[in-house]
Amino acid sequence: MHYPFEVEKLPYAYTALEPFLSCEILRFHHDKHYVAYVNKLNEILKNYPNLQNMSLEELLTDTEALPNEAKTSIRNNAGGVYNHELYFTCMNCSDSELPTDHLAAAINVAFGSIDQFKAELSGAAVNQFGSGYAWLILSNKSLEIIATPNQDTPISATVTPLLCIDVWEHAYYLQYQNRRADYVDNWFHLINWDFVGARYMSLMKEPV
Ligand code: MN3
Repeated sequence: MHYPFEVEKLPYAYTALEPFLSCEILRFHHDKHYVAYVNKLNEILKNYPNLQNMSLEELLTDTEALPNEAKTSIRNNAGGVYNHELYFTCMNCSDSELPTDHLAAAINVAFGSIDQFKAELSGAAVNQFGSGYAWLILSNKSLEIIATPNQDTPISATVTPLLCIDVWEHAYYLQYQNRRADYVDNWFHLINWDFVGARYMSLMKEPV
C-alpha cells in the first residue's frame, strides 16, 4: 500500500542552499508547492481504492490502469510529487561542481565534455517556454538532456530521469525575479553529484 503518500522531508536545512537558493524560496517551494501536490494526489486517490496500491512510478507509467476521468489530474499531481522529490534530492550544499567516475565518463561520451553538458542542460532549462523542467535522463542506457512542460515526467519502461531542475517561476522568482538564466547558472553549484552518480550506477546494473 502506497496510499496515502507522505511528504518527504527536505534532506537538508532550509538555509543549506544559500546563497544560491534562499531559505524563503525553499520554504515556499517545499512546504507549500510540493506539499500541495502530495495532498491533492491523496485527495484524488481517496476515491479510487483500487489504485491505492500503485507506487508513484506505476501511477506515472501504467496510465492504462487509470480511470479516464482522473487520468489528467493523477498525471499532473503524481508528476508534481515525483518531480519535486527528485529535484530536492538532486541538490545539496557540498558545492561539488563536477560529476566523478563512471558518470563523468558517460557524460563525456554523450556530450563531448562537462562544459558542453552544462551548456546543453542550461540551454534546455533557460529555453523551456513557460513552466516545466530540464532533465538529464537515462534512455536505453544512454544519457540525454530534455525539457518538459508543466508537471510532465519523462519516465517509462526505458527512460529514467537522473537529475532535474525546476524552472517554474516559484522555484526562483523570490530571489532572481525574471532572471531565470542566473538561477540556472547558480543551480549548478547545488547538484548532489554523489546522489546522481549512485543513481546512474544502480540503473546501469539493471537489465534493459
Ligand atoms: Mn516546483
